[in-house]
Amino acid sequence: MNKHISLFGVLLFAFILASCSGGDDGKNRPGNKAENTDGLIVVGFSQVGAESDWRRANTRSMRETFTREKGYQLILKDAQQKQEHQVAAIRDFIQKKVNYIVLAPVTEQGWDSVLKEAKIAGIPVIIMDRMIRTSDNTFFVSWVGSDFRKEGATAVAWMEKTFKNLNIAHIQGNIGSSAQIGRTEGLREGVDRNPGWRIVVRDSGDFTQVKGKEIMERFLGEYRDIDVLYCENDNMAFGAIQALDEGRLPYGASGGLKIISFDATRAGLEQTLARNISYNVECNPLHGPRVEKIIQQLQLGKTPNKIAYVDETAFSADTITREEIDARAY
Ligand code: GZL
Repeated sequence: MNKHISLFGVLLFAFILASCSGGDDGKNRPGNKAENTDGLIVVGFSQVGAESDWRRANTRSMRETFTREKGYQLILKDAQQKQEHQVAAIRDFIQKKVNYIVLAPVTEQGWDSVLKEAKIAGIPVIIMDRMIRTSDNTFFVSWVGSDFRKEGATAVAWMEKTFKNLNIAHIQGNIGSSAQIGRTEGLREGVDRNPGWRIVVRDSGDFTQVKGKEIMERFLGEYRDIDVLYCENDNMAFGAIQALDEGRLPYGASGGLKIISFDATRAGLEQTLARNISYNVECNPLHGPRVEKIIQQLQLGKTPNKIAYVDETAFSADTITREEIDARAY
């Protein structure tokens, strides 16, 4: 009898020990479902693409944050600005049983079915940068990004201080993206408020420099009496500047067509310091640390804020300084 009790006691003790281990080395973190990851937190990141300086700074921020040294495995997939590539990436992350999915959505619509699959798989989804419209907001745990309508309103407030009557050329970003929707909304509110303002030409440059140049060349062929170019990101503004240079047309804060841009990337601020861009509204891309904070909260079983806007500013050609540019992180 004693022999059986002692063997049972040993087995019971071993079972209790094993069930209490809980990964005291942090290796077996809660919810770590991914396989062959050496105990790392696996983050699947579906990125829009590499279309702009802003986007590249955003990707850099994620890569610099989610390093192996800090206990992460980052799986980054570039969608080349195609939603179907992002949907496929999310499905791949689900197959891989990643711990978290981070989505920088190219457009607002069309995410319900794939995010429902992620929810069924029990994988938390964090939305970064642009927003999504969904029938069920439990499909994502948290969103961090910019208030794009406010960015547009900031640009319009500067325009209202500077101009009474205006012919405006408008180069939009990806149609259907929050950045385009919000910045366009900000301009529309300004036009509604100012009877002397007219949008004389408008088209989308997809946030790229090449397309921005093409659009501006077409605008200049159609309409020469443009006072302001309202350009929804720096890279399209760079393309527009190329078209103006080739057309030998005057532009800049000191005379000629005024250019208003968004992102305030380093290259965009250099153009603002050079007075080629008159006003540049910041759109902060450094979301890596913000997304990490959300994941750390989830790891601890805490509930992050559902919506988190980042603080942003703007720069005028008349006041920007070299020191300001040199002090910036991107
Ligand atoms: C804004 C971001 C936009 C940038 C563009 O948060 O989504 O996409 O303004 C980028 O430069 O392509």
